[in-house]
Amino acid sequence: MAQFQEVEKQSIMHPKPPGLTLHYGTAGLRTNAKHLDHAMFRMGLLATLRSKNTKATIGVMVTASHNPEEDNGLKLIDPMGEMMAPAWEHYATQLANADDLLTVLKDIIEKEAINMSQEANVFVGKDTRSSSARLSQAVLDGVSALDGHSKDYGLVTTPQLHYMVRCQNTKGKYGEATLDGYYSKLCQGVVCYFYDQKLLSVDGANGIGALKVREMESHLKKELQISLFNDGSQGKLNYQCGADFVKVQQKPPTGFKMNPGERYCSFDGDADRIVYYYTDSEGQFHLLDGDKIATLMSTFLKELLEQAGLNLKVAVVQTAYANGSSTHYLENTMKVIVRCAKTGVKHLHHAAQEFDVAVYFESNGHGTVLFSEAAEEKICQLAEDPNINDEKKRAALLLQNTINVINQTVGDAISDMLFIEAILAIKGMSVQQWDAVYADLPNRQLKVKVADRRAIDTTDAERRAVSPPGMQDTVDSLVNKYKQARSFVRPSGTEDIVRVYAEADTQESADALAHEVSLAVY
Ligand code: NG1
Ligand code: ZN
Repeated sequence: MAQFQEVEKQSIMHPKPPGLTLHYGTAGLRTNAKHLDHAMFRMGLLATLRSKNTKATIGVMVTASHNPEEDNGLKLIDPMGEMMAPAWEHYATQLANADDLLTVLKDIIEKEAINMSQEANVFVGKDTRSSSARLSQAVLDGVSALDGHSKDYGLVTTPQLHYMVRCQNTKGKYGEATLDGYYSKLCQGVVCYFYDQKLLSVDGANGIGALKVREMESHLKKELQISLFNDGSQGKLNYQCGADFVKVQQKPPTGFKMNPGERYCSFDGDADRIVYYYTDSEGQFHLLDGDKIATLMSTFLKELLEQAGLNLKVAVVQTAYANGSSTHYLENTMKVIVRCAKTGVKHLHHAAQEFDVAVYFESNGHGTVLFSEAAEEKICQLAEDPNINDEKKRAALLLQNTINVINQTVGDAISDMLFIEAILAIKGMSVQQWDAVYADLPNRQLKVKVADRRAIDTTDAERRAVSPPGMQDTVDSLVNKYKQARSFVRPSGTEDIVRVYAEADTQESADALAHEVSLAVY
């Protein structure tokens, strides 16, 4: 077939380096940018096949998120704007590593019974890395080699590309598949609440998020004052700044002076994560991570649903890394349903789809809110009902605005930031009051290098180890020595290490428990 000849011809320009093995995992493909050209071309081919297979537009985002500037990577986006289906992740790995490209390609076509005369459409976006332009061109080459149509969105955040894909496949029902459409949808719902909002400082991680916040400012009509730092004009992407740095180091971006009491937030390198923070009058640093964000959002939504008299259940989906205090507060004080999912956003997203309204967040600040179709319908119907009282009307309209500001496809730093700012404005709440809702349990995370991390197998959303034999018993007996303690061990999906998590009533206990557990990992 002429298509395969074209693939063969083009693939010579995108040769696979010998001996390199890549893995399409929780974070898509990710490694040093030098080694990725062939993989990008091949993922262009795969996206085209996926588009033919689903008869819908597929997205390809070129980014390595919070990794250093030298790295790059890619994530594929399925028709509703969600991460690519797990069955296809396996194809992605196979294709990226194939020595005989055509055989693997034909194998996928046969297994999935793909009609090669079906039209294909692929949306492509990229972050601000210096390698992103050339790598996204390789993706575009892959799409055209299989006769697919592509649209290059150029520089966009990861969640913006997810949004575009969903808009395109729902024929405008979700919004308009343009950047203007994105900003209008997000801002229209919340801008009216920002009348007395104090300055918010945003750390753009020297990445794409900074560019896009700037682009959005005209839509905010000066109602929300944003001071942008680490905007890419001087510093290096993700270097000593950004959401991952702030969360892991538990301190502000290096070289940045904070004013006590003011509120700050940090994006990661592709703007799908956000964390908030402030310092108190004693100069003590306070982090408001994904758990605090999920608590703020779910509390707000639950209160509104009650005021609106809507019988819709609110759930929060967390991972094992969620601070025990947040889980306790949500279950016992807020009385919302709490679920624990495996690490990795796709698992949280999937678990969240089972509820009317579900807030999902990883502690590191990646998360969003999902509304079921039925829930959206009920909310919209109520908002338009002329026979309801003012309190119900207000609640229904606020819920409707929330649906607009939320990017339901994936965690989105810009959308989350606007929603958080709206909640704080509507409730007249300061960042300190938000922080005081519950106190985090002291905790510690450690990385342990082992011979074979896959020897550790877990169950119960990664909270218990089933192998190697005896390890969980040891962890249990160590946990029993401390008060309010919890600990678990799991192999990382993104690094060649085992992660140990421990929390307890004091920092000393949490540190000691994490240390003891790490010694028990073998
Ligand atoms: P691993 O390496 O599997 O722990 C890390 C993060 C996840 C998620 C993925 C993808 C922690 C403890 N783990 O996964 O939350 O963000 O990377 O980037 O933060
Ligand atoms: Zn990211």
